[in-house]
Amino acid sequence: LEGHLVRKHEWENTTTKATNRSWDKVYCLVKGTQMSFYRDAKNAKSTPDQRFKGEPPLSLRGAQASQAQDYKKKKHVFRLRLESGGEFLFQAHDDNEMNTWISHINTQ
Ligand code: I3P
Repeated sequence: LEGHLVRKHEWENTTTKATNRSWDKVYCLVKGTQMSFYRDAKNAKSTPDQRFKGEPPLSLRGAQASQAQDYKKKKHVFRLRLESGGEFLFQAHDDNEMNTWISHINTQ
């Protein structure tokens, strides 16, 4: 699964808040148990090793995605909890797209 999402890094791990908590528009690509981020679709296709801000891919092993019911500032937002304790918020275009991401991530 791949597509544009707007991302906010909330937690580095269970105890440390992310230093950069601003929202970034990213192109997301889930391949197997890895989730990678790119500037755009073209980038993801042509240079898959050159990720957004040089970030390594996230491992979706033991990760869980669910709608961020407690986050009221934006709509269609889901939360990704990593096994490491890291947490991200992602805003999709609509609820349908959000649910597609949630179920896809949760079945990896
Ligand atoms: C962050 C930015 C985010 C905001 C976050 C700020 O500042 O305004 O939009 O999250 O709030 O730290 P900056 O762009 O200067 O990094 P929300 O949109 O969720 O409010 P936070 O520190 O409460 O996470």
